[in-house]
Amino acid sequence: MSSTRTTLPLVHSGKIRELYALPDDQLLLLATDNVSAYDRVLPTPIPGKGAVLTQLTTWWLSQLGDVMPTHLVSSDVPADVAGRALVVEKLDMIPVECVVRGYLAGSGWKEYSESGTVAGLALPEGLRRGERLERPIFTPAAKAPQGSHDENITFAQLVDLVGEQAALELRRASLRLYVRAERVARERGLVLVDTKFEFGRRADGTLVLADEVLTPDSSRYWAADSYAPGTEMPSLDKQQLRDWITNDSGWNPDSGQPAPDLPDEVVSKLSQTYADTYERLTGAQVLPSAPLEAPDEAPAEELADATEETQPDAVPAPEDAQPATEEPVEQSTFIVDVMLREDIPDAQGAAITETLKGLGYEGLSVRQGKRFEVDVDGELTEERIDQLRKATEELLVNIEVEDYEISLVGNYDEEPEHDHDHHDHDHFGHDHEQHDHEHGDHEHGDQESVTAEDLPPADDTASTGGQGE
Ligand code: Q0Z
Repeated sequence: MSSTRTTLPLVHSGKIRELYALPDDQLLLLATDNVSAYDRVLPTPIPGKGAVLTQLTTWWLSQLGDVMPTHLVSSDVPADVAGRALVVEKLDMIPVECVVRGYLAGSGWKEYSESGTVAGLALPEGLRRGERLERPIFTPAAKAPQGSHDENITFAQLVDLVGEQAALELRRASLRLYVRAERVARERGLVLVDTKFEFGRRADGTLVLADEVLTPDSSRYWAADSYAPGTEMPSLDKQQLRDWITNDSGWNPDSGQPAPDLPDEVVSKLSQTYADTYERLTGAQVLPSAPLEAPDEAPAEELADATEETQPDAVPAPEDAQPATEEPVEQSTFIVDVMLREDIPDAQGAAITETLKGLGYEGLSVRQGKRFEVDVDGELTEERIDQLRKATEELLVNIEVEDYEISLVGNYDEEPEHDHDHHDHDHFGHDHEQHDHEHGDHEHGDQESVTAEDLPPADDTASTGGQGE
């Protein structure tokens, strides 16, 4: 076990993490190398795990800092915890797990296969295990006392717990963060299946993203290249562990017997999997960390002059920001289609349908939509395209447009080898499934389709979205 620093006051000790008090309303958030499986901590630590998870949190926070404020203050920590701890703002935590699921896995799949719902939300019929959901869903859970499982709660129960304004704020923040992170992960060959966010507030009320973020302990990741809906896909990190426990260990987790020591090869495979996940996402190597069983004579003052060799705040992403075109163009025009969602009544489209019928055109049904042409100034770099994608994500989470589907369809200036003759077939020939699941050429950012969140119709948000006016 890892009882660690004795020099700072311990505020919280979780199964595999520790939280220490620092001066000035700050906290030290530390990740041990311990791993849990079947709801218990295994006796064998995984070298490097705490460092990987800490540095992954830092990296994700750097990716998400433009979505909302985060609690990260610095990675400049005492030498004895270097690489495996973060200095964070002390917040007033909201005692709710904000779970977002983009794919049907784990308990979500189990419930769906039994009842067609996930956390009580009805989903379309016929989805397979592991399938990507058309839109991610927010399935909050109430924190249970240590040892017991968190319990899913409905949105209405969340409202009862935190109030309606806060509940809406939490859902919106969680979905925005997930949409961004899922795309980033997918571009780097990982599927972000689901994740759990935690939030807190500053004294002034600002909502802040807190705790560990998008680590394998708080999220389920699959390797995109072995993504196979319809089959059982254990999360990247837990796969080997579970395989060994069920096939080779001779240990029955239900037996009441203590978990056995892990063999060296399982330990080193796991270490490697954590490091691989980090390198895949960030394109960088994990920085070395201080070993856990450290001397206990470290003075508290060390924090003031912590070493320079700690984690930089942001790790450069791999080969980003390279120009997408050989011949830079000064301005490009992108086409963004906004269509009413299929489940939203479309009075104007229906009226046109009727009119056409009256004119003798049978078998045509019209739905209204709008096309935007977005001029992107300057050279068409990956960064610019990324900005456009983020802008469409903004539209996606803008409550004003949540009844609509937004598709980044194409670019008038695209190179000839991109075969979509952008203007027509995508708009008038598309069916929804294709639009939502077939993400086209990401390198050029076209043909990207993002959709608004799955909101229950009763909402405070006065959706302007053409509810049949
Ligand atoms: C996080 C946890 C544990 C590690 C409280 N920024 C913050 N402000 C206030 N509180 C927290 C945070 Cl992150 C906070 N936790 C979870 C428990 C070890 C983290 F035992 N609890």
